[in-house]
Amino acid sequence: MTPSPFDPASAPDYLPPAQMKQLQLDRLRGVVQRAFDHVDLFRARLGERGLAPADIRGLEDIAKLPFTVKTDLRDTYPFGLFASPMQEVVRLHASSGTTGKPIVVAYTREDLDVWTSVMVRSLASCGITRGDIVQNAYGYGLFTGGLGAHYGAEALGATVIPISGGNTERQIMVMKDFRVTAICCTPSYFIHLLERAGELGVDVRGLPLRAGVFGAEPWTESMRRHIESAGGIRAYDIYGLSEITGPGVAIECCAQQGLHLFEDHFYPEIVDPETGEPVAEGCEGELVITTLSKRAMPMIRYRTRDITALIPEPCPCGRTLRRMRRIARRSDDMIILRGVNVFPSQIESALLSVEGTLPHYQIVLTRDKGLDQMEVLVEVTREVFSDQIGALETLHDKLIYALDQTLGLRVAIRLVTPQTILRSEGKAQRVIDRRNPG
Ligand code: DLL
Repeated sequence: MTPSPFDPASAPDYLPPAQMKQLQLDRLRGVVQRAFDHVDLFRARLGERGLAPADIRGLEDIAKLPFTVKTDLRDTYPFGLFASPMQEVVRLHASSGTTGKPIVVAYTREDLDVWTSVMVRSLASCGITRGDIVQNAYGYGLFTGGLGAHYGAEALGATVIPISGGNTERQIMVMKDFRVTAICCTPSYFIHLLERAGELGVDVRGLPLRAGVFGAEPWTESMRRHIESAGGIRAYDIYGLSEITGPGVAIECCAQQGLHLFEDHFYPEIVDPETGEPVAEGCEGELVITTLSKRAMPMIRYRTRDITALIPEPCPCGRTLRRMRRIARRSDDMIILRGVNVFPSQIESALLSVEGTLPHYQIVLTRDKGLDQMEVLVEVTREVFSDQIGALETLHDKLIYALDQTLGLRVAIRLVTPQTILRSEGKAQRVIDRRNPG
């Protein structure tokens, strides 16, 4: 058999840190030069600072470089940040945002190979091998989840089922009949799948499924515990974003203690989201990523808005790649309610700590006489609903108490029957904002 160029064992996951730093510096110099030569916006910004690519002499010099932000992609829509001519661009993806136009990202053949290689390393890191049958239920299309996981799993040598998102009953049939051992999808969609399977009389715990590669949206440790026990699987957190490449920027290993960043391709920094200044080692802040090998669309110091911290300690798995804590929130998903900062992830943890609730919830924001109001809709099990009214009231009080303990705030709760909250095939919509901006 010819050796695969994507052999997971050949990956520099175990490089001594000094060698990794040298590799990063060499690549950083290359990517800065490339962006300077081909991207007008970057060249102009370096010029404003009186900088030239030759000023990058050490890795610490990265802090001199200007940030790139999401609006830069919008302002240069669609192709303004491309560093390769269209003849060399072999794929485009796009990510829709809350405002009108999507952002567009580009890949050369080499970029796709790097993406595939980090996805191979990702899947290998959570114990998936060529012996696995992988149901890929991330959406195929402009979203990077589907094709990213697809090519990674295929290059690893696993058997890929490119089922894409949706059609839940067919997903369950395939999972059972094709003896699927690993699934890739958003954590919220997997919970929906588990639930539907239960309704159809299929106990997923009795199937060969043993691993899930879940990402594209924030989820909590409580959610992981729920998924692992209800599904009888190990649930791994995978992180990525279109601007950087797609899934495969970071992933957990079997130790499940933080996500290893593929830092030979994606250089991480953590900065204070307000000031942009680096935080002290191990402290929480906004993740900033520089793509070290991207050709079609290099991203220099991209502000992800995702909040995390780097974990300085070595990982028990032996990989030397640095780890980051799971991304529980974004710097822009904070809700300020009566002066208190509230994050959806805090609400999720509090809700899941109370027995009788289902992991389906939605936060509805409204504005009444100038004051922001929040109501949390929580689905509760049929048993609780069919019980006497007393059970509902007790649960309601327990939830109010749990949220009060977590947030330091009394929040309105509405208990709803199963299936009331709309399910998503992809990213769940946790917050419905009905506040009138005017
Ligand atoms: O969601 C890429 C992806 C696909 C990642 C499949 C993992 C699995 P975008 O649509 O551009 O790309 O959205 C990127 O989603 O900035 C985070 O805010 C969020 N996100 C992605 N993965 C995680 C995760 C894909 N594991 C945005 N935990 C990112 C928390 C995540 N948030």
